[in-house]
Amino acid sequence: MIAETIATQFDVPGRLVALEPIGSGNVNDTYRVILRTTFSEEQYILQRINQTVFKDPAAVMSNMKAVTDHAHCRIQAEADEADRIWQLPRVISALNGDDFVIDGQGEYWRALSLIASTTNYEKVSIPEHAAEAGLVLGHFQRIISDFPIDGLEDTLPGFHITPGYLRQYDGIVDSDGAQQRLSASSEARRLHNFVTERRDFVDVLESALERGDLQLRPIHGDPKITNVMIDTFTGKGTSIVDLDTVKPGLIHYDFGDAVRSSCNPAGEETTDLSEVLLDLDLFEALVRGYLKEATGFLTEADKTYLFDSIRLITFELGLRFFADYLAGDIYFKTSYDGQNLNRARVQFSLCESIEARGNKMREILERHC
Ligand code: GN1
Ligand code: MG
Repeated sequence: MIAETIATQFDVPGRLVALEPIGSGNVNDTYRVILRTTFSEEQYILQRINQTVFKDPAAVMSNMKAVTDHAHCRIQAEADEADRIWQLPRVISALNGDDFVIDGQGEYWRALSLIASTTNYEKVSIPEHAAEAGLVLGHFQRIISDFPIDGLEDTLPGFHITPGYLRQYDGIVDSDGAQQRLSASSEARRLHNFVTERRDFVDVLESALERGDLQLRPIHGDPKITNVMIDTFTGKGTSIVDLDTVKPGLIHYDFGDAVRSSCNPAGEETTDLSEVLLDLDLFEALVRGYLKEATGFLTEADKTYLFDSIRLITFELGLRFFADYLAGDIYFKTSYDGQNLNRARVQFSLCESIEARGNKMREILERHC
């Protein structure tokens, strides 16, 4: 297996004893690698970067290196005052000194330090967990908030620009494959109508950016709950992982993404839509956790768009899943037919729940902001 020959090409001592696929990422392939020496065991994370998604893996790695170096310095500087040990993965060099290894097929592989003795979850059921998810995101955004965005490359052009996803969707819908899928499924036609009814809303954040109400800042890009590592012993959040999408963006994309993934107790993959909802207790806990870290860098204008960001990013992810279903599953990995359609149904149901609970969510935001 190719991963095994790659696994020994990084600067980690020991002989390879195990390599196992881990995680549930929709894009990259991830493995845990275990090596042993006479007196120690070393573990690290090995990943193959998906080049269908990330066209310039070297740029992904240089962003990751720059941002983690910056964040590690901040974590160290604040360590004495912190209520916990904060962690963030470190890029492990290849034996030749590069930040990645390229295999014979041109695939890019990277090694990252493992955040040990932590657990990550597919969904949230208790407010304490949602609060930690909010806090971990706020902490990460805060410690990178002074990193200059000019030093970051755009590793995924168009990422989280909802009007752009809608334009792509319109192009896909006209294709023969999409027309066949739409005529074969009344559920797909229902989702198409769902999109049509919300077209006017898709530029809410981008127009605020154009008007100058909001500014670009360094963001995580993918703070979904599976990327939040919880200390197995203390129950506290200790790290955010999956730093591929760190790039200039709106912090609202992150906030919206954290809420949509942490406040729906059914998770992203449920097939029972009746379980999907925006849980207000989880939401309030997440907001409180987030604001503990974020209050210092949020402007009044930032606060105005927090609710819209939740509705928008939930809608956007549903649109991305649905477009991928109609395009024949070319972006998100699937393990069964129709999985991307189902994922879209879940996000659109969640979007409806957010719309129905909008007043209560706004009240919660106003009470805490
Ligand atoms: C993808 O691969 P993963 O699971 O980290 C996607 C995110 C989505 C997420 C939904 C680069 O992330 O934007 O929110 O799936 N990442 C990319 O589960 O498109
Ligand atoms: Mg990701």
